[in-house]
Amino acid sequence: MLTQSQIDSYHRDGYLLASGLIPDSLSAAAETRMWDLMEMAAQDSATWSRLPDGAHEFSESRGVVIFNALQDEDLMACATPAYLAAVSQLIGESVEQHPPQTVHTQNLLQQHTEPSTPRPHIDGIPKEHMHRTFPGPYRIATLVYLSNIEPGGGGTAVWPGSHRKIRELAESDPVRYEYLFDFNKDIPSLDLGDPLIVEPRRGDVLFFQHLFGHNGTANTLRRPRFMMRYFCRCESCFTTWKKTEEWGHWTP
Ligand SMILES: O=C(O)CCC(=O)C(=O)O
Ligand SMILES: [Fe+2]
Repeated sequence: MLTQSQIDSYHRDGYLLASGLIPDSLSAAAETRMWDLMEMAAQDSATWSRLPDGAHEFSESRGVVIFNALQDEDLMACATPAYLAAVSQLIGESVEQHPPQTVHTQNLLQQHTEPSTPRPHIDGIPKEHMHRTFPGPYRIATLVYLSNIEPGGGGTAVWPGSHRKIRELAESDPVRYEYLFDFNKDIPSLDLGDPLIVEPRRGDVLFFQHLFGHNGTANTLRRPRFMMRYFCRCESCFTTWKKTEEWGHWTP
């Protein structure tokens, strides 16, 4: 599904933004479903700033609307055979027998903030999890976008090659950096170079590795940004990165 040069760039840069794994008809249907869940009308911008009653969580500081464990067919259909094949190629192990089971959203509402320089984080921060830096909470993370993202509309900041420098720092002091919670505090002090802000199209997928520096950016536009990650509740995923009472991140 992916070319050798895409696979090589994932290993070299720590991330890969891929198009074409989710056919347009499927991502369009998923976007439509997301508008419904958000209790918004795509054609009526007056509905776009309201926090949906059905949202499971809302983070005011990031403007992020979270739904957990959605099982809607139109959303799950985005975990296509091509998507699963791509994940398998990137981790070098078949995941077809272990597909994701539900969806977790990170939809961004408009924020009235001044543009600011993004700062990198690595995943696995929340203190309650106390994730160990090694092996970490996952091998690969995938973000599936259901919006066409314009500049200023909540693209994702990525630091190409950051996984190597971050790993070097972690390995330089395994005791001090045993836990991601402590380690994350020192990440911004590293010189990781300038970030790229990726502005995916609907149906694009961003893959990145454990210890890859990235972050969300504020959505300063009216149109909400839709993005989802996957959940699973098998024994292995649930113990690797528990997110709710019943669900963990899909961590193939
Ligand atoms: O919202 C984004 O663009 C990135 C969110 C993020 O950091 C994550 O899902 O790990
Ligand atoms: Fe993250």
